[in-house]
Amino acid sequence: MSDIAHRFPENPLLMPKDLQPSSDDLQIISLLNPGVFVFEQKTWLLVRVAECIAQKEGVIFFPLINALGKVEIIEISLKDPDLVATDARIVQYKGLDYLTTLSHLRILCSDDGIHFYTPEDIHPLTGAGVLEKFGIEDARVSYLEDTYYITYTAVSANGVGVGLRTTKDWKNFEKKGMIFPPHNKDCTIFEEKINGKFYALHRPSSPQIGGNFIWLAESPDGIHWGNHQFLLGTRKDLWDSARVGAGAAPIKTDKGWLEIYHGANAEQQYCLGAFLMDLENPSKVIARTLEPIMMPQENYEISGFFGYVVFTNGHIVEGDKLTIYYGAADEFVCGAYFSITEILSTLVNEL
Ligand code: MAN
Repeated sequence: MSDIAHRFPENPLLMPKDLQPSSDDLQIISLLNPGVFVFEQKTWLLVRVAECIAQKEGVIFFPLINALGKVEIIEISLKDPDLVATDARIVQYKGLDYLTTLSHLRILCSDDGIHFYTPEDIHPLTGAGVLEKFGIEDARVSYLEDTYYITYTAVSANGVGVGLRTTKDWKNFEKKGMIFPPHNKDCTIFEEKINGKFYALHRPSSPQIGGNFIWLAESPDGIHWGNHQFLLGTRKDLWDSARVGAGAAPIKTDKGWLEIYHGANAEQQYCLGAFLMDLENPSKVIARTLEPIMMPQENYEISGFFGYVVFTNGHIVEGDKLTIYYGAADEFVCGAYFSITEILSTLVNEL
């Protein structure tokens, strides 16, 4: 049994009914994949809230943000021959892709890391502009030199890329635009410069030649990225055979930069693993886990909006204790502890 996660007994910590939809006509379909940060001695989550309007028999609705910045609902008959609806998350209509839900990021806060509430003077982050018309998702928060860097998935009919916003106080945000163009997601910025440069992990997709692999990039300012290098690929016949993507910011340890990542197989079952990068030269991967360190096993991980998924993009490090917050079955927000020493002990040199 390779699952070494200690799940919170309080799981799920958050489910769709726990939050208010962003308007009366919308309903929350799922809460998932939170970015995590510490601010004013509290634990905060940047939760992805996926919404749609109540579904009616015989039709499918999909929401998007229109040119006026307002949520607009498209309605298509299920009998329409131009509709392909086989995945709970995406539909195709007249050859174009749409998401079945529209996501924004809700900022929640907690004193104990278990019970979360919405502070009064803090507002959600929503998609803005043509490149975020289908919403924003799966934020990673990195804290570097007094600034929080929020990297997130920006979705529109033009593709799926990585957006960046920065803040110092969670009230005023600077939009830095798209830092990695489509198709790219799962981007996290290292929380320390290395040899004077910013570093980030990101996940471009090259389906015909290559695959869904983790890459490394560097930057003089955290906004303009270059010197892209391939870092970590998928592994045939293993749990991470179809896609891999970085979780939250790499954790600095004596042995190297430790990264928790997600991997999925051809059946779209998502598990977590880890790999280690050289401290001075993160383009060198030193070791990797062979088996997952966490795999879906609880009911709330196996059945939900999209079952058999554990997916993390946010954590807190306190000495040896790593608390991850994760999306379960693409519907619930959960928590689990790991020992960093124990994760390191499961790494092997075979990549
Ligand atoms: C995948 C899933 C969805 C997500 C889209 C766009 O299909 O991760 O949940 O909405 O990509 O990022």
